[in-house]
Amino acid sequence: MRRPLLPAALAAALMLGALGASTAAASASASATMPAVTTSAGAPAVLADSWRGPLSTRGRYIVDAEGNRFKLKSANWHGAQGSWNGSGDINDPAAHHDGEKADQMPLGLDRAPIAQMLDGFHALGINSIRLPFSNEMLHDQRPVSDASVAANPQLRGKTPLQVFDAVIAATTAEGFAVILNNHTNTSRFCCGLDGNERWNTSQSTAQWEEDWINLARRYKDNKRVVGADLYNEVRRTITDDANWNWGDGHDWWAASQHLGDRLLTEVNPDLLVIVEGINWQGIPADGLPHGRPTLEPVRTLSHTLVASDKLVYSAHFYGYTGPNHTGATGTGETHDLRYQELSREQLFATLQRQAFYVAADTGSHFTAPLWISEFGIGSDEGNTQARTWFGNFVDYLIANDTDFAYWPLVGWTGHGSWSILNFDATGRRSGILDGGDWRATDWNRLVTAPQKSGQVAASATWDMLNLDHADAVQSRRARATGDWDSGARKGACPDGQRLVGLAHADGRGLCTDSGAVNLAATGPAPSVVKDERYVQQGDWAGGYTKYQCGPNQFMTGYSIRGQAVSAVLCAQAGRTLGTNGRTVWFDRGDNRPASAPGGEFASGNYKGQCATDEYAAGVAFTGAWAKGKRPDALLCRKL
Ligand SMILES: *[C@@H]1O[C@H](CO)[C@@H](O)[C@H](O)[C@H]1NC(C)=O
Ligand SMILES: *[C@@H]1O[C@H](CO)[C@@H](O)[C@H](O)[C@H]1NC(C)=O
Ligand SMILES: *[C@@H]1O[C@H](CO)[C@@H](O)[C@H](O)[C@H]1NC(C)=O
Ligand SMILES: *[C@@H]1O[C@H](CO)[C@@H](O)[C@H](O)[C@H]1NC(C)=O
Ligand SMILES: *[C@@H]1O[C@H](CO)[C@@H](O)[C@H](O)[C@H]1NC(C)=O
Ligand SMILES: CC(=O)N[C@H]1CO[C@H](CO)[C@@H](O)[C@@H]1O
Repeated sequence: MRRPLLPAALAAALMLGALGASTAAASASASATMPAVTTSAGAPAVLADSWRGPLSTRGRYIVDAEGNRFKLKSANWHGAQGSWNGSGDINDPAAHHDGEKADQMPLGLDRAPIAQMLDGFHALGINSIRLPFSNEMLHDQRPVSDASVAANPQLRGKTPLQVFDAVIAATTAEGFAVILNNHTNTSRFCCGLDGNERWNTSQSTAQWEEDWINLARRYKDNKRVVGADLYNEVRRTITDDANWNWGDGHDWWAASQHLGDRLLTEVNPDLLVIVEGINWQGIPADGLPHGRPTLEPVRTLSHTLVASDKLVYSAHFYGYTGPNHTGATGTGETHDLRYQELSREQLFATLQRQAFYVAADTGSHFTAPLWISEFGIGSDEGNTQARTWFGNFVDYLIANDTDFAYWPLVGWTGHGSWSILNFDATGRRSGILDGGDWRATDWNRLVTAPQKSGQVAASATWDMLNLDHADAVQSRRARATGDWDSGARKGACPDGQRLVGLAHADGRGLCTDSGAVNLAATGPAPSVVKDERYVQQGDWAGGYTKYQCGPNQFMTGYSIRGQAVSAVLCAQAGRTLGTNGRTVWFDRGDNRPASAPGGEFASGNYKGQCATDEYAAGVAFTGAWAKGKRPDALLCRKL
């Protein structure tokens, strides 16, 4: 989605009562039509033989089926999400973004055979494609016009979705990984107040979920369709912000968490679930709060999917936007800095704070791979600050060995100047590597940069449980037992992890496999304990009620009613567990290991946490006056 951004249009709408589009900066670049791309930017000889799907995650890295690093070096092949600008004649290329009419298909099929385009992708050195689509495209039953697939006659008579199928089949057969991205509902070029601001802007959340379920099912057997990028640039509508955990219908944290779990449990356990932060909140006017939360909220509330090794976070960065700047020029512009106006040091600090920290810290609940799934700049960019920004941004991607996806991959020669591979009307290819493009040096540096490769060692996983507004039963095995404490709010760690931390109020929890992977890989379903029957080896919290797991069992979950402890969920370990324990009180303050491994999981509440070589065997509470049966202490025992 680059240009025009929603907030620009929003500002215009709010302040001028019109949907003023922040028109794209000059876009008519005559990128030199050079001979076909010849440079090979380090692509493996045969990409298809170099990796096997599905993909999953280990700490901050994405790995393939063999556990080898698979860095997403991607670009966005746009078009299927729609290119029409929303007014004017839809059949007139001039009414399409950058004058490039895509006919709801990945751009360029009218100009070059798919195979030739894939050759170009190889030459660029990428290994994966982000493939935006619109909901409208999925449902459009009209065959595409012959002219729109002129260079690919095998696609004649197909619907846009059938073309999408064919493109995915060809692209993955060639070895590229494909990530599906729900970009828009209507087939209109994003963004702005285009009816596509939020996942349920004019359709129900249930419909959004159903469409994803169907799409994920459609490509289920193709293990190179590796990920579902759930929604593009969640942003404000005229009247409402999306939020992170308010528990309402605009709660992006909850919606993405819910759909991610459904995709993994109901359709395809192999998919990576890709979640972008919130792209814009607030009214862009000086004096009113507004900004780009990006992934900042993840620091205190991350996602915990039923499979911890499937979550990837993503964020978008463009130089002309800013942490509090919409990207607009003129109408709707505020006096905030753009990314390209920050010094190199300020830029790096901002990037770290807004997104990159998730992949920098390996011992936190928020630790996940980060995929910068959009960034880009024009070959005709004349602004020195903007060019400097691009070089700095590429430096940062390289320094952090970050997964990326350039926007956009394909263009028409002589139209949009941002694309890196262009085709003219006769199918002649030209691109960033063909000489005369100032971006080539940075691009080459990026795709050939030294990177971690080969086997990625498994690292400890940390996950948090959030019971603020709903259950968080993230264990498949616990889910299979049905409603194990009817009427209570329930939390359970993903299978393979154990509970190690609990908040004094509001029910947040912390899970890990640190020090003991797959402690309960096999064995009976977890059991529910709601009494003191297993408190047999000493009174570890005199005067308090103690719910404790049985011998060689560990806490994997809990339930609460209001703030009161209701039950503990206990899993049978696959081995003998230690019985030496200590009582960790947290009724009057935090009580955690010094380095607080796992990160902040219950901001604003007291927390108790066992050490990384311990497990929680029980929880103590009291109904005494003003204590309200809240969790007050954990029994932590050596593993
Ligand atoms: C869309 O393109 C048409 C034709 O070039 C133009 O008249 C119209 O102003 C454009 N609309 C927007 C919103 O950019
Ligand atoms: C989303 O698309 C459907 C049909 O594909 C349409 O009925 C609905 O109005 C669209 N929503 C918006 C916001 O345009
Ligand atoms: C994509 O998002 C739109 C909301 O704009 C939603 O209506 C549609 O159902 C989604 N499609 C899929 C496949 O998720
Ligand atoms: C999206 O969610 C909000 C908040 O619950 C709700 O008001 C709105 O009606 C929903 N949109 C649709 C189309 O259902
Ligand atoms: C800038 O945006 C950030 C992130 O959304 C926000 O926390 C901060 O308050 C904003 N600053 C201003 C001045 O609005
Ligand atoms: C995690 C990580 O490697 N972070 C680095 C990202 O790049 C900046 C700039 O070089 C470094 O300062 C960070 O340490």
